[in-house]
Amino acid sequence: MIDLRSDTVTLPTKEMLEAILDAKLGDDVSREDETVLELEEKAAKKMGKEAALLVTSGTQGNLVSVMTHTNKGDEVFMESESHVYYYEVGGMSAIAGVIPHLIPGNRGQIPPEKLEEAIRPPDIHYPNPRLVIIENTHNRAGGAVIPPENMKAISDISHDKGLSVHVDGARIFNAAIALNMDVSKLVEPVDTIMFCLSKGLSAPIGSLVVGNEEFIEKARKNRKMIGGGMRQAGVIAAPGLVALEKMVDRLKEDHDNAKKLEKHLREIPSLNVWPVETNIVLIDISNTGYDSTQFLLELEKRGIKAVPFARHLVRFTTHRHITEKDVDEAAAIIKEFLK
Ligand code: TLP
Repeated sequence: MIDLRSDTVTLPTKEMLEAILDAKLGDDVSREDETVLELEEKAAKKMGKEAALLVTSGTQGNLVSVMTHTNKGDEVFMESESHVYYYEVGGMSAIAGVIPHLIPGNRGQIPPEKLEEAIRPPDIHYPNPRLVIIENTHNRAGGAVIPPENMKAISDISHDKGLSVHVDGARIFNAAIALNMDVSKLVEPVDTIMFCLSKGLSAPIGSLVVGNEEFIEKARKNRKMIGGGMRQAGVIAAPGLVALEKMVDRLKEDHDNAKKLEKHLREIPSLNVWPVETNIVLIDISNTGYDSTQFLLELEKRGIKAVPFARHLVRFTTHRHITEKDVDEAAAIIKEFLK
């Protein structure tokens, strides 16, 4: 099987598993797990912020961040197809009690003038506007990179109006690599970031929330409230440290393979291939006569796994277990199937 469903399928490396055996452990709820403390410190430093908090998943990291930035009934702005709205089980409303305000974007970018328009002046009738969420890279926009200019413009407007800015940076390192830019520079204008260790970086579990000391202290309590206080969490942090130190630079290979897949698929006339910027390739299959479910069933019969993104939209994601040869082979199979 050529498994192009997600970079979440990546397995831990041998070095990560070995790191677990040697990790210094303790009770992290009491801040006694040295490995967790080390990971949190390194994560904060890497992002150029004061502090960090290890959480179980990207979904938990975004939820804890929203809970920490907001009060119940607050209004939170985000791009219409953002993961936090689309795929996080409505947690921000069900648990944090906020109301999402969706702004249609251009390849995942919130147009600054649209945000300016959307944030209304105080009025007895309106919810309190409190937070803006940027997603970088933007998953449903096809792994699109949100450039530093947009991050800055959105942050400036938000801060001017008294709102905070959170980045769903599940794949922030993919963005930094694609931009050939230091990640701390990219996130400089924003207040908080969630990033994942368990996607392209190949760690088995874990994400981090990064921000200033005061925010992280409050977030730690919110994480506890939703059951995310962990004990010997060094078993998660140890492979996480390897992910952070050793797995970032290799993301470029995933991007190169995705670009190669894009090039091959563009040769198939019935496919409409979205521009590829990182490790995600979206194809519009409207002209093939199949819908995504049928198309993916046919692909699976032929040894390829991918995921549906809409009725006629399919996503392929490259990652550490996908080689250049796999990409050539997958494209040849799809070409043959659609002939
Ligand atoms: N995304 C997963 C699925 O949920 C769709 C994937 O395969 O891409 N933010 C972004 C931008 C994400 O893409 C994801 C995961 C998350 C947050 C949530 O992370 P987890 O899965 O760790 O809760």
